[in-house]
Amino acid sequence: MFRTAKMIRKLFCFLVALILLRLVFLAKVFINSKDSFLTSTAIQYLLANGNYTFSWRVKETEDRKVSQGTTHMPASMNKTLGPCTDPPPNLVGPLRVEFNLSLTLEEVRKEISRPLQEGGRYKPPDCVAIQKVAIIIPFRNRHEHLIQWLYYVHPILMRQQLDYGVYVINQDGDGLFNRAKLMNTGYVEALKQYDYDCFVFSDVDLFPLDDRNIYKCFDNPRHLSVAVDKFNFILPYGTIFGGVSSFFKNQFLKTNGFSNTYWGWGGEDDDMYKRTIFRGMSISRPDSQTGRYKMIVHNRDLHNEVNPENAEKVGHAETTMDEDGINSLKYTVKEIVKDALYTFITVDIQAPAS
Ligand code: UDH
Ligand code: MN
Repeated sequence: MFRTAKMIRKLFCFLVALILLRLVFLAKVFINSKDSFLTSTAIQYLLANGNYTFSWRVKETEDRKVSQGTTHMPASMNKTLGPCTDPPPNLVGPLRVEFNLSLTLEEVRKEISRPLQEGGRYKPPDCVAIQKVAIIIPFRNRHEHLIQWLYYVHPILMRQQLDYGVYVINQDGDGLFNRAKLMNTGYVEALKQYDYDCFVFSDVDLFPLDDRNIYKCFDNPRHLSVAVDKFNFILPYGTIFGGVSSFFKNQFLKTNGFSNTYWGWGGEDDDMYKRTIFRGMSISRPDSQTGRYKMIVHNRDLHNEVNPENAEKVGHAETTMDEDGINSLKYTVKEIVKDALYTFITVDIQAPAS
């Protein structure tokens, strides 16, 4: 009798253990099926939203379930940044610029490129920049100047807390050089890359000697290089507009950009001065301390000789500006290379032989 009761108890315990094991198994299956539900909705979300990385998407989907539809960004993008202060807090004022012409591009990349995104793009990490600025450099065969420019000017632009990109517009071939047409081309190409609202046009051989000279746009088109060492730190004439200038997008469109027809050296900046005035704007400038610049000493380049026809053309700026500019610009892009420090765009601008 006793033995039978003991056996029944053992059998009962065995059955209970079996049932418990089964329950544990079922619970696991249930939890796993919930996980795979999350994963499959995450994959659908992934397919519908091509821009995020997979791990972010999975997390976002989970977050959305618990937070009932509020949009959650990944933690790294979630912090809301305040606007950058104006003026920027880390400017140092007057700068010493001593060229080290033995510097290589590789050395500059190593030293400067860490905070940059590919193509020479930068955004301040801890605030929202006041302007999105495309820096446009008209270029041909001045690599040794470009290395210096990247080395000195990138750190200044970073301290100025701009959301910026550097676009080097390289004229293809050895026809007559056309600085203004390259700058128009840079305007159009930079806008294809990012929604810039301000455009700074800079010669490759000009170096600001004061970082309070902010590479941004103002109420009127701005002439930034007002006191260049080559001209004994004074304006050589009152209406000069060459070197470094800046335009908001709408200011640039008001002038129809630059003329495309100034081949060889001279006149294109004076033409732009006239366009600016004819469209009811004036030229803004920094004071002569803030606007100090150093130019690398250089000779006139081949295929960019002074063109005497250019001076005469300036006299017709008012009558030609509506048909000659951004609205008549024709060029073909031969190549776009995104270096760590800049975007290099080689263009055929249909230059006449020199
Ligand atoms: N540029 C090039 N390659 C060229 C020509 C011009 O990259 O072959 C670009 C470059 O950005 C340069 C800018 O166009 O800084 C303006 O050209 P520039 O530097 O020749 O103009 P600048 O006003 O002319 O400096 C001064 C000529 C110096 C001759 C002095 C003779 N006494
Ligand atoms: Mn020069």
